[in-house]
Amino acid sequence: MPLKLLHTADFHLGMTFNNRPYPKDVRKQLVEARFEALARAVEIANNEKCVLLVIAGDLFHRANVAAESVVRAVDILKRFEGVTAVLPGNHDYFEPYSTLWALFRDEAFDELVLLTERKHYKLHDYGIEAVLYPAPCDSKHSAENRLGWMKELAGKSEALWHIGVAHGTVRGVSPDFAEQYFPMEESELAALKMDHWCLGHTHVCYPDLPETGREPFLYSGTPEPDGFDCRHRGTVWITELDDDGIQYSRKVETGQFRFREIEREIRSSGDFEKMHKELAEEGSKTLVKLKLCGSLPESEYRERHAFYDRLGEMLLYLEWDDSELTVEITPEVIDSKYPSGSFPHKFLRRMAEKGNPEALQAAYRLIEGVRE
Ligand SMILES: [Mn+2]
Repeated sequence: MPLKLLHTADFHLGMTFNNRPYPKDVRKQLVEARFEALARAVEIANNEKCVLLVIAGDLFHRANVAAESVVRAVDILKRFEGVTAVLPGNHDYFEPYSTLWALFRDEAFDELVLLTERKHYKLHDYGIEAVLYPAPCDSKHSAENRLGWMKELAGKSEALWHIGVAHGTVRGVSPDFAEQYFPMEESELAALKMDHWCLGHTHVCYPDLPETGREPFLYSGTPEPDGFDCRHRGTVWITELDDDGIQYSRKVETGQFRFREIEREIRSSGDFEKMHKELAEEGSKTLVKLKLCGSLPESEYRERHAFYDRLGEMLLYLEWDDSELTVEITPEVIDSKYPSGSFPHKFLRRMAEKGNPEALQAAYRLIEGVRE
């Protein structure tokens, strides 16, 4: 019988979303969404009849997360009908005096395996012919990964499947310019000859494919988007490992919320309407960061806030930057804005006569920029 598992990571339970001016109710929804994502992962794992749920680090956002969040997470995990293995990540790192992990252990139940030690964990007692090899984080940052103990192993114990579970970056796949997130090399992972690697840390799924066969390693990404740098819909992997070494992984979308950064050039109020229609399909669980450029006739420009209001009502959250959006400059606008004979007046009128609207618009932006 193949081994079927759900691979996930980076729930960041307890994230507070204080990094942006979200209204209180929006913030509350985003905080709750992360617990709901955990519940959904468990539900998917049950529906898919997975026997193993692997959480490859950063289940919690902080090592000192509220006790209430730990209890709540454990209660959700109890609903899983198989075995859950949880690895400490760099946000919820393990150290011997950690209250998070002590509390976690107090709350734990038989089918919950906490991968806090640098040793192998046999799952045979649970009826699963697999061994897990974890690389638990013991600090927020480290220039060294925690794969070392695996390299020193004389041999692997008897099992059908050897599965590595690690949290950190892989060179060339997840950015880590300062090399501070337990960096790993693909060749290092390969040399350890695991049947499968479940990784966590980067919030983007890797490889970026709907399904895949044998891979040197997989990142599940975060199951629930958490900010504007997160362009996907939240994912987990369902992986099947066959007795004959055949592997198959399928990506499942799990996120409720969607963050979108949109840059758009506006030439008429029709462009606003088009955008409104487009985003109407997204609905009330979308958060949008809008950056506008271009120009509008003065009357439409003055009405632009009504558009933002209408858009904001439709979406969960909207912030906009229209500093690059200007009034369409015409001879009438020049006459009304600048005293006749002044430098801007003379200069812009001359530009207008040349019949190059883009140059005129650029000159106007420049002058207005200077005036600010
Ligand atoms: Mn992390």
